[in-house]
Amino acid sequence: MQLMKWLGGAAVAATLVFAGSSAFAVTIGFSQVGDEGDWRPAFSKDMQEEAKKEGIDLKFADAQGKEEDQLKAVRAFIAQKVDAIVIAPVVTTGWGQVLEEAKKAGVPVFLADRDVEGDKSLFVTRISADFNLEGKLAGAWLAQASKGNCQIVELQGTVGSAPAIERKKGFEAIISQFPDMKIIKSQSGDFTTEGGKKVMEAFIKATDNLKGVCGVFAHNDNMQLGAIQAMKEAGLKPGKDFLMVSVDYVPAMKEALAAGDANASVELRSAIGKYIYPVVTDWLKDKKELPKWIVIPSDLHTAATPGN
Ligand code: GYE
Repeated sequence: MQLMKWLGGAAVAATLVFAGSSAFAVTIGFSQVGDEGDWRPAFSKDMQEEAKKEGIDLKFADAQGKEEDQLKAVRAFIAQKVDAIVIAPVVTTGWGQVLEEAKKAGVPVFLADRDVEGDKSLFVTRISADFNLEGKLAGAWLAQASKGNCQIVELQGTVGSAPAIERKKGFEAIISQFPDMKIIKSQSGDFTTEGGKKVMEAFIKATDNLKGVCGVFAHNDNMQLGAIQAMKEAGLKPGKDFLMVSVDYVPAMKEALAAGDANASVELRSAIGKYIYPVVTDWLKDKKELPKWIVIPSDLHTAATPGN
């Protein structure tokens, strides 16, 4: 418990207090990843609704999981001379050139949710949760629930995406401190329910019905929900005979927790337009330098601690 409290405290301490109003006429281009799970469409919907509320003219581009489409969308936003561009980048690499183009054209770029690699002077700031901390919270919960003794199978998110990279790193940072905790299988399910189901089916085959496995860590809830289906179809009892921990805390996962099919999920807030837009519009007004990362807090829920 102590460790979880400490980690939760760290998240709260790193959180910025958001103030200011975004009520002035701006056009923002938003390049979104796609709609791979339940969290992403909730985030898109929130960005659209919040823009309406704030009188922001939002140009929304869905990249359907393809970086090429994002690059095209960003170039189109530059050509349209929008006031600012918000990008939720599919993967961390491949952004240097287009960000240079935006800079040259004088169009400021803000990152939302996922991160990019490279020169941080090419964007104003990034507004997102701390994916590494999410991995740590999941690892700490599993360490506690298994008393530090657990063979784990891991369902990774999209290869090369910031949340897949950082959730894995954070999770491993914690479990590496417990000699009897080990990841024995790890594969990407691309953040989708179908992907999670397929990967779990393969794990079940490869390990003689998850023999010796004690826990499943999925980088998001949708993959975990797919894994739960696969386990049930194989006659296994997720949530009872296997400790199930994931990230996002989407409504379907809340139901799975209540039903006892899953055990814990780290909440990733999807209603984050109210954090993102004021940062963008305030910066457009005063151009004051911002920290390169504005952190949105994360916390872990179980059936016993559903929160609000
Ligand atoms: O956890 C997952 C999604 O980028 C942090 O992307 C986000 C992740 C989220 O589709 O469900």
